[in-house]
Amino acid sequence: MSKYLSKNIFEELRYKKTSNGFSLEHAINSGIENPDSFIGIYAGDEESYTLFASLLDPIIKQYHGFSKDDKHISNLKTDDLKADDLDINNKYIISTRIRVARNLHGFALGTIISNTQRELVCDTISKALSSFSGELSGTFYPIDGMSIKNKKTLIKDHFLFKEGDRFLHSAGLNRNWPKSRGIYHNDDKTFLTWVNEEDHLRIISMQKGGNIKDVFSRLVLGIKELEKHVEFSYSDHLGYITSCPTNLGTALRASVHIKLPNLSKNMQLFKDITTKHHLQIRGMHGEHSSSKGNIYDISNKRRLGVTEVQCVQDMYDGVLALIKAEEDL
Ligand code: ADP
Ligand code: CIR
Repeated sequence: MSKYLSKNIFEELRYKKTSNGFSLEHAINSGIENPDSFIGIYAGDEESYTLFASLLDPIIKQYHGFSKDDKHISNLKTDDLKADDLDINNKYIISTRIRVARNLHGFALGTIISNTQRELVCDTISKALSSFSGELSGTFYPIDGMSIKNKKTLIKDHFLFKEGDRFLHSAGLNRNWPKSRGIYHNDDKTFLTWVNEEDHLRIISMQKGGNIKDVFSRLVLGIKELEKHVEFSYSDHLGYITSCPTNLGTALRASVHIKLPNLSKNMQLFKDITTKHHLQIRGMHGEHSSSKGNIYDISNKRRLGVTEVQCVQDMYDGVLALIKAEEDL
């Protein structure tokens, strides 16, 4: 954000507001209050991406390699994914997770949504989820009223979002916390949905080990089921509309938690492989956390201008290359 917010762009955008009242000040506050931000800018609605395009387009271009004339294409056909179990002997991969972000059409994004509208989003989603059956059948747990112990365990075990994230806080996403926030999951905690965190929804499929195809198939099942009940915000140009521009397009992050003791002593090689395969390295407790015990969160970096299948394929191909390099070392 600081790289592209020139004085001229600032002058052009400073008094603009979307029809939901989202301003430049809203958009850049997180980056201003957190200079260690990775990109430091958020949106308040679909209109933000056109009204503030002179600032957002170059950021989107740098992150996703996607230009303003490009078109986003979706592909959720699980059969198109060329992937076996990544780690049949369970030597490197601890778990696999794929999530997509979604927002409901017709509502402002979490950065500026009103308390009443946030409550309506929560009610709409929890009602839709309550009709799920079979493997996806589960329970919705509101954060408000959840015991501290339960919350801590869910966060420690990587199922629930952390509380009080300073980047989200500055973006307006923690307003009226913890009201209308919650988590839905099945008994095995292999299918989960976060409600009203950074986006209205985060739909998540995860399990132990490296069977990416199983994880992807379950996620697609969940997405299709939800689509029977609600309409998601989608644009032909930017794909699924999200609060953070890094999530636009597929809004998909496919990750493994993986142990790479040798590669972690050869960070240059590690980074060369991840860059080549469009991967991002995170710590084991998610974004902005550091790695512990040589365990890393490795995920696809690009999400826009590539299909869902390609995002998962990026992760699969890159992790395969990392495992090969680890074995060679
Ligand atoms: P998001 O993926 O939703 O953008 P984070 O990076 O904060 O956000 O991750 C959310 C949570 O999911 C964190 O607790 C993180 O450790 C957990 N997580 C991510 N990938 C995996 C994985 N492959 N296995 C288990 N937990 C994971
Ligand atoms: C930041 O700028 O660091 C936060 N607002 C989060 C950015 C999203 N991160 C990512 O890598 N996809």
